[in-house]
Amino acid sequence: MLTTRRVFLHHSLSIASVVGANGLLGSAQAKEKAMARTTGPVIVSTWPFGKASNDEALRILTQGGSGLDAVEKGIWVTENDLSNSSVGAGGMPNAKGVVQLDACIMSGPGHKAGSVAAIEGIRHPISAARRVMEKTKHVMLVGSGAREFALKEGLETAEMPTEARRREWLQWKSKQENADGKNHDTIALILLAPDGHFYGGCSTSGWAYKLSGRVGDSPIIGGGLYVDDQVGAAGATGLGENVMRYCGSFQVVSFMQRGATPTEACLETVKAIARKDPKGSDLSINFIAVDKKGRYGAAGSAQGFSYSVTTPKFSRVETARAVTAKELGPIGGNRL
Ligand code: SD4
Repeated sequence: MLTTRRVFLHHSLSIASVVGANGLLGSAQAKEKAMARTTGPVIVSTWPFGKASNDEALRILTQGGSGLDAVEKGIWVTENDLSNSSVGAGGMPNAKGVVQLDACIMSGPGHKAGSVAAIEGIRHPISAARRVMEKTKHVMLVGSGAREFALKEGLETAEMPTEARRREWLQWKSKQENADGKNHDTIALILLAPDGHFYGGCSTSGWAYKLSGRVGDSPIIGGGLYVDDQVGAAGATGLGENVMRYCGSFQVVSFMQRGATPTEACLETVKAIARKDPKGSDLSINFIAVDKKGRYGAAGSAQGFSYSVTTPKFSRVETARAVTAKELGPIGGNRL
């Protein structure tokens, strides 16, 4: 566990080494970059279902594909899985019975980003996000504008909700239930490519039976995803309202920049949020991270978060660390 003091000390140290690297210690910086180059690829994604996406991403990288292709086509695997009720066309609809999808993508080189929110009827929102990044001057398109753009780009449409989801929604509606935040299982996929660069993407149908037009953290740069090519990448899953108010993924990368390992950075971010939020530790938030040394990690606000990690040597699901009450200390500092 990294204490605040240690984070601070690491921060000072990393500032010192950056200053050095830009000046006398240029070769040290080059050595670290070379190390990253030989460590990759490392692919990390949220939840056990992310493993199939990771495997596809690794396949693409192994065949010499780009980091962005690996992210996009990797996420396609999950978006194509109609049994997945929280991503893509199989996702759960909003309160009006309409599936509105959120996605974003980031490229470390050039610090580029693209995003779509509340997009309807497009099979691969991650591809729409990539097109926004590559074909427009903008970062984010929403709603009908995002759909029009995707259609103009020739992206595939899909019928949604599926029949099964429509039946569930009708049942939910007849019971006048509340949208209580269940079903939040986004895919966030981040990777360190063999060339030492970072890429990431995120795709979700969001909070089941949410209000029409609700957008979560997943398409928000710095919320559900953040990539800094000098430092690493992070992604989030869980209750977006509790991530986006705190720039969660940005915080994770920021902790890594100050010297924390990926696991420490995820833990520190959950702790920082819980200490401030009126909800205390009852947040339903989880983070994954990878750094330039190829180290990876994850943490959640409660037990039960697992994530997928894939390298050329292995592909497996790991259990994330949950922040303990003891580690948290005083929580909910921003009570009303
Ligand atoms: C959202 N964060 O829309 C997304 C949902 C999610 O794991 O992550 N699910 O709030």
